[in-house]
Amino acid sequence: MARDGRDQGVRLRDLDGDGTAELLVANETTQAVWRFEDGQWRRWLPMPGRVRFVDSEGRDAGLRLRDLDGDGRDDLVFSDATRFGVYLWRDGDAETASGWSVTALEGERPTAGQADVPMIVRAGTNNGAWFHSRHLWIQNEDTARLPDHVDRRSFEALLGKVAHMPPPRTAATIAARDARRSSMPGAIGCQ
Ligand SMILES: [Ca+2]
Ligand SMILES: [Ca+2]
Repeated sequence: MARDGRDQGVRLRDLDGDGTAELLVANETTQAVWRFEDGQWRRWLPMPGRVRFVDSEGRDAGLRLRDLDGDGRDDLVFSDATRFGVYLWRDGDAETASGWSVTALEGERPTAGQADVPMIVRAGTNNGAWFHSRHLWIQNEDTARLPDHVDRRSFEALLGKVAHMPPPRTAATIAARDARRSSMPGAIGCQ
């Protein structure tokens, strides 16, 4: 995951909810997902939009994994000083997985007032970005003049043209939804 103390842009995450983590690599040279099958790692999916966890120096490049549309699967939010993209996961099985096949928002700066994703990183460091209450929040010296001194985008805004399209319901997404409900405090069967 790190070499000589430098982050290589490798992450482990269970993307399809089968209980086994996949291996995500997103750096200057490689953007892809590997899946552990039959005792070995096999290349499974590409990652869209030239997204990166780290830049060539191993610094934060502005990629975040968040479930924006509530289907229980992590979507990609990427944003740096020059470009941005929001890509939604769509389920499948090991053979037909489509990965982050839906582009909700994508562009380059300047955006001339069009929908964008605020800069998550600037020059390799976090630009004061965090997620909370279904919003992306940005707070730094540039946002001091804004109301409440923060910039923000709702998940609906980040979902762009697909904001009002519910994700397709598959057996996997229904199971994920039921699992989320049963783990919520106060759910039936929970103490
Ligand atoms: Ca998995
Ligand atoms: Ca999702």
